[in-house]
Amino acid sequence: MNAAGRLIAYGAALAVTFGGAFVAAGAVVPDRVVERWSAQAADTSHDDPDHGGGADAQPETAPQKGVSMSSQGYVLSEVSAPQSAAESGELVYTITGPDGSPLTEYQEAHEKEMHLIVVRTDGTQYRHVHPELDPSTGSWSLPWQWEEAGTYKIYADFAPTGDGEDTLTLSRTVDVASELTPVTDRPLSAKDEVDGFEVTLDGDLTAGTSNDLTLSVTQDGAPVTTLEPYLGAFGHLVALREGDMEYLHVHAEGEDPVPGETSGPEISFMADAPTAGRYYLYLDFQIDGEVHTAQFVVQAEQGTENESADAHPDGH
Ligand SMILES: [Cu+2]
Repeated sequence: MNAAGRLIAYGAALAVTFGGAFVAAGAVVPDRVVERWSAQAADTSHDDPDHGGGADAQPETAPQKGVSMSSQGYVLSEVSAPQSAAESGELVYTITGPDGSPLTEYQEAHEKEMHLIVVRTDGTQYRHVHPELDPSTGSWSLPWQWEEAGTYKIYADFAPTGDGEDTLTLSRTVDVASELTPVTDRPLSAKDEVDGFEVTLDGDLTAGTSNDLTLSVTQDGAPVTTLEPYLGAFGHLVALREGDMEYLHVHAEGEDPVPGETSGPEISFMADAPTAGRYYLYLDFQIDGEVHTAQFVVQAEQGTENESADAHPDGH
């Protein structure tokens, strides 16, 4: 079962399971892979490691998201992008299918065939964008410019056609040259101010249990009740676990909002954090036709009981 199977619908609200897929996959992710991601997050001047040939590499059965460039025979190509900050150009990549040829047909999910998340490995510089497909070559592209140097994770979130409703999230890292100012020890933050809106996150995270979390949007202290549907939901949440940047992109469950419908100021969701530790959260929401992204840093605390989540990854 993947993370989607664990989601709890909350009316028109958001549901999220932090890293649920990672729990299921934890047993088969080689430690050295996790170490490599951790090392990259800590040291952006790493040398590109070998591509991991050998019998012990690439456990293809793992359903984890965002820690591998391949899954179920689908491979994210090398990502071509400007090599230094402030240089403008294009970001280009291809997905190849199990037969090795470029994938040119996709299922639409949340109004797009491809959701691309780009974030620096310290959790900053987050972007959620939708590139264009050239159906004749399978090449995805969009105009691109990096604002800052660093090591970035690129997550391609898509569903091939005729492959059930499996959404895949493949990832790669890209190094961007220029003067680097890494952000370390980001403080915990349950409040963000973005484009004149204040967004507050209420609720605590305890590892191994389901947690109620509520996001509230206000402007000048007044509740905002004009949240608009964006890509088929009132909010979209991405959660990344600090340390391995395990990825989860979650859209609203339950009834899809109809055009013209509005909501707010609260968005509630359920969150399962598989381990104690820090999680980066990014909430996309739309007001007056503009999309805003609020960012949070949340600490999941160790539960008081003996954790059983790792022993029973799917929670049955
Ligand atoms: Cu998207």
